[in-house]
Amino acid sequence: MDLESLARRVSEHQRKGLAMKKLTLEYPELTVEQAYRIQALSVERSVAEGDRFVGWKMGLTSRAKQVSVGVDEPIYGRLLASMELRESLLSVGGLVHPRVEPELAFVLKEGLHGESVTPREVWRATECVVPALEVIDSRYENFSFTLVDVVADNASSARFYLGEQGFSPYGARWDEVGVVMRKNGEVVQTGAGAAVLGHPVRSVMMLTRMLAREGLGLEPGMVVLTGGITEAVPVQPGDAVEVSYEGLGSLELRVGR
Ligand code: OOG
Ligand code: MG
Repeated sequence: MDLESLARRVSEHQRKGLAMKKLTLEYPELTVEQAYRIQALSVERSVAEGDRFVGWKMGLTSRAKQVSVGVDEPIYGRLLASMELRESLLSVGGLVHPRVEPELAFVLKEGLHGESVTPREVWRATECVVPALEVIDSRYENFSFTLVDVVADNASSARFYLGEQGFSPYGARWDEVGVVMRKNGEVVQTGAGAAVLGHPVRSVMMLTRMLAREGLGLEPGMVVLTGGITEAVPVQPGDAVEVSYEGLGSLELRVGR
C-alpha cells in the first residue's frame, strides 16, 4: 500500500477539518510502524508548504485518557507552529469535534537522545515547565479509532496553548500539582500531575526512548506536551474553559466560530 497517498489523505482531512473513515477499515493490515511513517510524511508535507516543526506531544499517558478512547498504550505526535494559539481564543473553524485537556508542557534548552535517558538528564535539559491546554481533534468519525488510526492522524493533534509564565523544573512537585477544569463556570474535570505516568517527567523520558528507537531525538527549544491530566472535554462556540493549576495560576480559553 502507498503510505504517501494515505499521508496525503490524512493531511487533507486535517487541513479542511473533515471527518474520515478509519484507515484500518480499508487497510486492516497497517502496522503501528507504518502509521508513524504516515504521520511523519503528513507533517513533512506541511513543513514543505511553509509550516515549522516545533515539538512533540505524548498522548494516552493517563489511564483516564486510555479508558476513554479504548487504546491502552502511550503514543506520540508532532507539533507544528501553526497549531499554537497565540491568544486565549479557539476558533472551531477547520476542526471536526474539538476537545480540550489540561497538560504540563516541558520546554527544552538542550537536546535529549537515547534509550537510556534518566530523569536527571531530562531536568538538566529542561528550560521550564509551562501549564498548557491541548485541543485535540480526531479526524475520524465519532472520535473513534484504533491505535494505528490515531497514530496516523498525528495523535489527534490540532491546537495547543501555552501559559505565559514558565516555571523552573525544580519549582514544583509536578506529580502533586492539582488541576481543576471548569466549563462555563462548572467543574467538569479534576486531576493531578501524577495521572501522567506517575510523574510528567516520565512522559518526556518515554518519548525520548520511543524516538531513539526510530533514530530520532528532541532538539533544543522544542516543546513537549506530556499528555492530558484528565479526560478531554468537548467544546463548542460560546463555551469558555478555565483550568487552574494549583500554585501556578490558571489558563482560560474562549471558544468561537
Ligand atoms: C489521542 C490523543 C490523546 C493525550 O494527551 O492523552 C492526547 C486522543 O485521545 O484522541 O492528546
Ligand atoms: Mg493531549
